[in-house]
Amino acid sequence: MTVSTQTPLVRHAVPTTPQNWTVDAVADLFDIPFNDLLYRAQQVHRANFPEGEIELATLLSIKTGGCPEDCAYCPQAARYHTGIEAGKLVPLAEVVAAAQAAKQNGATRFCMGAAWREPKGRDIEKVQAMVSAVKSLGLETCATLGMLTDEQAVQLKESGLDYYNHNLDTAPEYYGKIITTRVYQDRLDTLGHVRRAGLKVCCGGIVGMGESREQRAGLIAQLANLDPYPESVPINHLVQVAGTPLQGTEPLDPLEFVRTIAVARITMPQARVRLSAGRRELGEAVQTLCFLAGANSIFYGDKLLTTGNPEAEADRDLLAKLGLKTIAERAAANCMECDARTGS
Ligand code: SAM
Ligand code: DTB
Ligand code: SF4
Repeated sequence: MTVSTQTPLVRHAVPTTPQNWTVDAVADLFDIPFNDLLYRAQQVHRANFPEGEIELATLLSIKTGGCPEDCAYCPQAARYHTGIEAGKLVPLAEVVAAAQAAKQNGATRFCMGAAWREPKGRDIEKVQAMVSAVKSLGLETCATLGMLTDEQAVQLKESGLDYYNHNLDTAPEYYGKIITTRVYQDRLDTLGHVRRAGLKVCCGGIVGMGESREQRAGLIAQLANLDPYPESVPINHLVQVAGTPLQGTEPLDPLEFVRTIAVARITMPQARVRLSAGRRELGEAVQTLCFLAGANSIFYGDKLLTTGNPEAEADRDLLAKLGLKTIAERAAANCMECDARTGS
């Protein structure tokens, strides 16, 4: 089979020139009339992703619950009574089986998440084995394990890790309202270690935590001004979980979530903007607006880490209804076109 020489479908390069978005400039984008904002976001999206393919990333919780941190949104924090039992690191064979199933179902990226503040040395060795095994299946690998040292980031890179997910979660000035067991600079430090190790960065946040529009703009400005900005930007809609301090927060207007996606697309034109947690609650119509606003990645599979996600079949139906192709489908179609051209 001849390999397609067309533009690569899985984009990795983001511009190396630092951006300098002020919070005011980002807030001005949020203020644009809705249709104009979506039009502008769609123009940026088409210019950067002409094939419009959607990435399917499957999540697996490799170590659930019992986390010592106090993130007010998180069902896995040991101190909140959310009914999540603390588990052990899952065996390698289980991770491999889940990754195989994800690939079979059409995912191209596999993300392993652990409810740790930071991994210990022996944890890293076990995760390295998982990363190598998942990578050898031909999947892109991602892990989210909490804070990393420089050395741990290098170890993960050496085992075949492609992306490290570490979210800034909210604006610097709102962070202390959500988490007190670490500071914003801790997050930025880990992101620096991840970059220096040559890993690609997956970094985003959560909206709907009671923050103001200006604070949403503040989060996006922080992300867009990372040098370079992240290759992947997960935008999570808060999943309110009983027992967490954020349960009962005034729900965000769904159109404000769509605006956040549009602003992320405009400020980080070449990033994969992932429509992340909270899709079940958003429903098909709002998700469709998010795709129009430039989202081009979803978490795919019936479960996120501990909470629900739309059924994989429902997602396939929605994408088919919208005529949106996944990365795997696009790659297969391009291969066939290429074969037809070369007669192989
Ligand atoms: N412990 C590691 C950390 O905090 O970086 C990795 C796992 S943690 C669960 C990964 C991310 O999940 C968080 O940064 C947050 O953005 C997201 N998350 C957790 N609970 C959520 C919720 N209830 N709703 C939306 N996103 C959530
Ligand atoms: C991200 O930004 N969102 C994912 C992933 N990175 C690890 C996690 C969402 C978790 C939602 C709550 C749960 O299922 O526990
Ligand atoms: Fe722990 Fe991560 Fe949950 Fe915070 S978000 S409580 S660090 S698992």
